[in-house]
Formats: sequence, structure tokens, C-alpha cells
Amino acid sequence: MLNRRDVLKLGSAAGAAMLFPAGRLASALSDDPPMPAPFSMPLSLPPDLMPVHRTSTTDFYEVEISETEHEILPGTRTRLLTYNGSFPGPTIRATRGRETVIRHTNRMGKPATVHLHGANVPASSDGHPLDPIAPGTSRVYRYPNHQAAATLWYHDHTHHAESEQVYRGLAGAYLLSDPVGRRLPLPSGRYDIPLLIRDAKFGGDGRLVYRYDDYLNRPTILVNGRPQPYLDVERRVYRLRLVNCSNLEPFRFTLTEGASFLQIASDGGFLPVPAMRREIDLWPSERAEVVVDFRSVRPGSQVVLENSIAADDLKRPIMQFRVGGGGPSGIVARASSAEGFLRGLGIRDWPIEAPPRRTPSKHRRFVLSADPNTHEFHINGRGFDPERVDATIEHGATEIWEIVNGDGALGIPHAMHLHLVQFQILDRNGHPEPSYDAYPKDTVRTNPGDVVRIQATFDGYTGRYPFHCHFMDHSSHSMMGQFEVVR
Ligand SMILES: [Cu+2]
Repeated sequence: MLNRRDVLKLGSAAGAAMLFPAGRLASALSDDPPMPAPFSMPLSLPPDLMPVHRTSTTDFYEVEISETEHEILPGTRTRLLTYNGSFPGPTIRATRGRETVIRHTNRMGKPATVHLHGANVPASSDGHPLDPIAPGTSRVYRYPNHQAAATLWYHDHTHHAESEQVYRGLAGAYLLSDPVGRRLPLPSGRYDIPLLIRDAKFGGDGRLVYRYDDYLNRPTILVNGRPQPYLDVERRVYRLRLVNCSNLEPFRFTLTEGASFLQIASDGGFLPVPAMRREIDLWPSERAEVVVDFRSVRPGSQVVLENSIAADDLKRPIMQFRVGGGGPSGIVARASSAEGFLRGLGIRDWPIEAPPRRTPSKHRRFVLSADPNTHEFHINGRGFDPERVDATIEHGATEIWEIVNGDGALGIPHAMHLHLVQFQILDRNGHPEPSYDAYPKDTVRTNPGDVVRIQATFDGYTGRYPFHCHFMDHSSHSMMGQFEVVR
């Protein structure tokens, strides 16, 4: 019998074969440049973006979007699209209750938009695909940071071009903190590490090769812009913020040496109930925050973060943690439960509440499907039309959306993302979603044929916002709609 992993792998390959002729898939690896051996390069961290000005309420930043060259593979230069020349973009640190104001200046020769993924922001600062920053101009995005602490990320959202422009580098982490999170004795400072993980395809001359829907030919895994890096860690606990910045690559994260994750947060912030996880699924744009206890392995051990559903063995190892000496003299027993793990951190009462109960006033249904004739991707049989509003929503309403993956026959996975809101996944194919995968979420995975119900409350801002598949080659080929919140 096929398990879910087999279905996903089969599904992706079969789906691609259906949509694209064989020659396309064989777009050979022949001109691949020499790759560094796995775990031969140290992990790097993107620099923190520093404010140019601060007031009692607001942090002001300046960012330039430009083409830049970096040495990603030893000995070759790669042309990238970058925020302030950094690949990935600089890390933006925000505090709940303090406003973040960023002036982006577009120094590229083509339009850009900037979307803060997972954020509750006014429509004018959402980076709508049809609201670009023209070449040579600037615009200001204002983020009020009213929401709970979360690992968010910012990325390009230019109409039809977001897929390639994110692939070429326009993505970065936005880490929002709040007093609830700061009071928790979780690993912090240099023990709290964002990991922006994605795949890529390099040409022989070091250039980044982008071909539409060519996910089977993107054999290189980059973590914070480095191919399969290593990180020297102490024998202590670490907080890792996993972000899948890939265009199309799903990850199922696992750790070697029997190590496991304490998952403490999902897309939109802390989980109501942290959970011990052996494996964590993150599809494009999803996030998870985990705590890993390196005291539970021997000094000198090497723990590898792997993708256990990689379609290509080259892409299985993601990065390596080299566990140094020090720490406790013996091996600390692994916590068998999340409660035990939390107690070990000094946390007796986890302060996060379950999502509030609300009565939905409206049900909607959205079917995601590919059109094998046009190679376009549709929602309810139609491609994106910026003039059309697909759902008009009363401000404050709670709605249930049934998301149907209509590509059971083609075997294509999709991941639905709603701007503006965090939602709760009620059930999948009639079964309740496990709590660690259910809330707070802004993107929901759908395997071929899945029927998933989500519930969202639209009590933030009014205005027009997109919803779309976050397999970016799908959204850039029309798998997008828009809702409008009205009073
Ligand atoms: Cu899709």
C-alpha cells in the first residue's frame, strides 16, 4: 500500500509528466557546476536590518532592492536579486505594539512588490501584485505589528514574476516578538536561529537557472543562502525557526541520531499546545519553530537535518549540527512528552490559549486545479483577474472555506495561502487536523484530492487581499483570487 509520502512523490512526478513533455523534465543536470561536499561550508546568518531612525512608537528602515553578485558556490559568482545586497534578505526584528515602517527603493530594472507573509496589515501595505514599486522609485510599507509573536517572512509578490523573483533571492525573515514570548525561558540570542531553506538549480557558470515548474531539476539545497551547511552547536537547547522559502519543494524535516523536535510555533505564532515531533511537514511558505535538545546526544555527534520526502537523494541532507563538548557530563535522557520537555526548560504553564470559538456566518468552496491544455492553474475554473473579487466578506465575519485539491487525477499538490488572516484548519477529508498543524496557520497543504476546511475571522483591515496557491510557479500562473473585506 502506498503511504502518503509515496503518493506525494508519485503525484508530483506524475503531475509534472502530465503537464510537461518528457524532454522538459530531462533538462539535464549536465551543466551542473562542481558542488561543495555536503556540510563543508559553515551556516551563515543574514544580518539584522538596523533602523535608520526610531521614535517612541516606530522603527524606520530603508531597503534597496537590487541585482547583486554573491559567491554561493566556491569559485563562482551568482547574480541575485537582493534586499540591501543580502542573500537571503536581512532579518527584520519587530516588537508587538511598535510599528515598523520600511521604505523600499527599487533599483532593479523591473517592478517589485513586497509582501509580509502572515501579517495582518492594511491593504495599502500588503504588497498586492498589482500595486508595484516601479523601477527607480520608492514606496513605504507600514506594518502595525498588532498580532502575536511569530516567525513571518517577507518576499516579492510582483504579478506573474513573484515566482522567479523570489527564486532569485527576494525573501527574508521577519521575526515578531511579544511580551508573552519574551517571558518564556526559551533559547534566545545566538541560540535562536532562523533557517531559511529552499532548493535551487545552478548552471555551470554559477548562474541561478530558473525554468518554470522545473522542481525536479533543482538539486541544490540552500540554508540561509549556503549549500547544505554545517553549524557548530553547544550541548544545550536551541530554538530553530524553520522557514520553507522554496518555490515548489515540500519538506518533511527529520533529525538523525534519534533526536526530535519540540514544536512550539506554527505559521502565525506559538501553538496552543506544544508537541513532540519526529517529523515536521513544511510546504512552500510554511513555518515551524522548534526546540532541539543537543544534550541528548554524545559530545562530538553529528546530527543531520534531513528531508525525508526528498524526490532526489541529493536533496535529502539539508544541514548538519556538529555537537561540541561541554554541557552536562552524561547524556540527558530525552523527554518523552512535550510537558516533560517544557518542564526541563522551566516552563510549567504554557501561556497560549486555544483559538476562540466563533460561529461561522458563511461557507465557501474553492477548487484548485491545473489546466493541462494551457499549463495554467485555476481556482474554481478561473485564472486570476485583478478586476474580479472572488469573495466579498463582511468585516468581523467568521467564515468556513472548503479548499478542494481538484488535481487528484493529475497528482499535483497545492498549498492555499490567505493574506491578512491566520486561520484554523478544522478538518482534512473529514478527519480533524492534528492540533500542531491546525492553528495558527496562514497556509494549508493539500495533497492531490484532499478536501480541507479552514475557518477564519476577518476582523483586521478592510480592503482587497489575494489568496493563492503558495507553490509559486502555480500562483504566478494564475492560481490566485482575491477577497474584499467590507464594512
Ligand atoms: Cu498549487
